[in-house]
Amino acid sequence: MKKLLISTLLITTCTLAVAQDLKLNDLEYFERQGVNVLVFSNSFNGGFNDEKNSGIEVIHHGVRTVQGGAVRLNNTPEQWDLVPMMTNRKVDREHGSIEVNLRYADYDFDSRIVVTAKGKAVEIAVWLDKPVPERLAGEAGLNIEFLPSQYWLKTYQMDNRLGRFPRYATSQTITRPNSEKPRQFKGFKTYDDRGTDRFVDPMPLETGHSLLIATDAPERMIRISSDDAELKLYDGRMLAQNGWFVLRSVLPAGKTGKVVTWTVEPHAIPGWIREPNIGFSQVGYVPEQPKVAVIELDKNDPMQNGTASLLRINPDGTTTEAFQNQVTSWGPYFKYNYVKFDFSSVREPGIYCIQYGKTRTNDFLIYEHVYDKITDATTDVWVPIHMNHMYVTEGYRTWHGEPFKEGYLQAPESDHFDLHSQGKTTDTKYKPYELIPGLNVGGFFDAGDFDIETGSNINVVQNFIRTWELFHPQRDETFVSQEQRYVELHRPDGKPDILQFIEHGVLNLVAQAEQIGHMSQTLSNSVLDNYHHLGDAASITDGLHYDPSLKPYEISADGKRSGTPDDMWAFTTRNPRLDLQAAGVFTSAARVLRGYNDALAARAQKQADRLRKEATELLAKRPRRDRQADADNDWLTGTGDGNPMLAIRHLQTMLDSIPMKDETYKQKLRPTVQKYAEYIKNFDRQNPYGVPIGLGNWAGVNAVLNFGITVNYAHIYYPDIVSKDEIYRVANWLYGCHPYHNYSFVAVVGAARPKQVFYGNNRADFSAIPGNVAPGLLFRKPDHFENFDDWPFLWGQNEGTIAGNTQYVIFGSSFKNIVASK
Ligand SMILES: [Ca+2]
Ligand SMILES: [Ca+2]
Ligand SMILES: [Ca+2]
Repeated sequence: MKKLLISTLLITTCTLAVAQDLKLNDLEYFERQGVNVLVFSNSFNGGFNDEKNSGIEVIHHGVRTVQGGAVRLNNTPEQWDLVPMMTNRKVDREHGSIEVNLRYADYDFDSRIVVTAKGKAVEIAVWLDKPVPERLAGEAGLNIEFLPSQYWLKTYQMDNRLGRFPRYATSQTITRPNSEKPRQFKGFKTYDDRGTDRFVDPMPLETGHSLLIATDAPERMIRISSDDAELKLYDGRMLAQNGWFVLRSVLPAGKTGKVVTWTVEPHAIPGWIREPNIGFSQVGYVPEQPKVAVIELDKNDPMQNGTASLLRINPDGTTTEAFQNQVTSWGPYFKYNYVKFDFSSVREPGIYCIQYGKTRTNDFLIYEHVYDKITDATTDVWVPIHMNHMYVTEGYRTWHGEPFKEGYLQAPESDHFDLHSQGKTTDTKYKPYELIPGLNVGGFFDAGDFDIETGSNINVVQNFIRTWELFHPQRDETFVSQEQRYVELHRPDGKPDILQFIEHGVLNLVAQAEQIGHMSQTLSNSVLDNYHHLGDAASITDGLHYDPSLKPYEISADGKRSGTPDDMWAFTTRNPRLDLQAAGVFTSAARVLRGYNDALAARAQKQADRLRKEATELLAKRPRRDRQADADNDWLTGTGDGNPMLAIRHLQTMLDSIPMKDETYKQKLRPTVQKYAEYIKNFDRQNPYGVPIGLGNWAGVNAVLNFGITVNYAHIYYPDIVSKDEIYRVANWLYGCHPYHNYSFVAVVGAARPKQVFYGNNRADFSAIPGNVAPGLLFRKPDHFENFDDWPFLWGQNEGTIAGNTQYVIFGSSFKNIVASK
């Protein structure tokens, strides 16, 4: 990312910018060249509490380095600490200010924050109509947070004292009685206090009234001062690896009116213009394919209509210009302008790079075989590492031991921190907390967490079955022994890996059906303090059965039970739709596994028949409106009303069934595929990249992959309607032709510049598990796309999921197959 930050082209014609003040713009944020100050353009309303994406935020020379500006109840808030609800937001154009009302319903505590532009700075003031509730006195404060990876090792000055932001969290902490800790989300606890009844509270790195940070890095420099409150600087990583540096002022007790006032001045580099981001495929291009780079330009960049060059790197290391052309303008898309450089005419294999103005990209290949290995890292490394209930090793390294040896307990009635719940009844023969035998087998970790999401695991098996049935990949790079519960990467065992992955997924799903009687929602953590686990999956629980008759942390004399309530739970509220989905996948799995593992195939078939019958009966008893989703399915079987938009939505399912149907079915589908071809072209007008770009709180890679898979299949079955040129859209996007930066979203895939960090279970190591696919470009309102590559902890942009990554396997397998076919 650094490449994009350091650009400091001083343009003499931009002298006006030097004197620029912060102005409230039409998009309701404060702006001057190089600085955007957002005030609750994004509020704390995501699914997972404090997502480090909200409140007062600063986008500083193109990077969102400051967020979390709000009244908070902790020195260094964690993800599950309470967040304020924004009850009102008022923009006052006349006075250049934005006011938000914040409420903590748990404490009946209301406050107002008013942010006003004052020259090159903003004033942030907290107003109270009623004093801070007694329970929160000394705890409630005005906080703002700084991105560690952009500030560590940079200097700061508090009053007259100098310091440097630490590279790693090593400051001091104290412990305090739990009774003093503000309530966490739904009453959960993020920490295991080991029986001390005390929580850890970080001490400040510095305290004073005036803080100047990063004078050694003009693009990060900020000055913050307060006359009426003491500023305290903390390191949030002391409590949680995903914490940020926090600056805070505690709100005074017993006071009303304007209680805390800060002046915040982010430095702007005079005349700053963001370096062009030249988007292209880091994996490279095959000679015959369309080759169009999309160049993202600062609106103040004078190079809006230049000439780009394709440079060829010669065998002697020199470069020559292979092609040159005027770029074509696409126009504005959110905050930047876009131009395109089409070098499709260059077909000669070789090593190339692109130059536009002073910006030159890293090199890439034009070569017939560039896409041959795009799925290998995912199938050989990422997927086997996510196999649950196995010991997984690679070379000298053990990725994890065998997790959850004590099995899974029946969940009691409960809410949950990962969006699940267990209803009043268990819908099983088990009593709450009773061991459900046989569930600790097979299955895949959900994502950066370690639970078995049943729906996602069904998707995984479906994805592998689709890949197997269409392409029969024989690749064997993984040793899998269910008997030894042992997996070794890069050790062939004579069995196709995909079949072993299908078997591993089915083993858990069938065990659920057999032991529980129907499908669970999830097999997940029972306590929050081991849900956020980072490290060896085998150490999440102690491997001993929980025995409430023992004292906490006590182990029974026979060494088999413990008093630590860390066992995982099975959430068993029955959902007949999920059962139907499972029945579907069991039927296909039985088909695939017959001849490979006949016993498992028979078990899958038996459960398929039983679940389908029971679920159908259960659904028939439900009220009419509850059955709406089934109407969609009717369309597929030709009994519905034939809504064409619905047909496009279901096109993939219909394409998937072509091999099982006759020619009439294929002919009947043609008009829908024709509509789909128009829909594909439509994306060229919607955005410069020609793929569906999601604006949700979780970036859109799943939608992009779905789109890519459907385009690929549509081309396979209807090459006269969907041409081969269309299949490259999603590959371009994934491998580097996208906003913000031009790195490949697939870990280690992309010859010269894949992303470096992903949100996986290894995120605290600032690394990536090979083959992981990032959600990608996260949209922050009102106009900012981002994908951090130095900070792995934002799941919405960097977390790979088991369903998404196996979707990538289908995309990549079908894509490779089409590219290779002549
Ligand atoms: Ca999960
Ligand atoms: Ca194998
Ligand atoms: Ca245990």
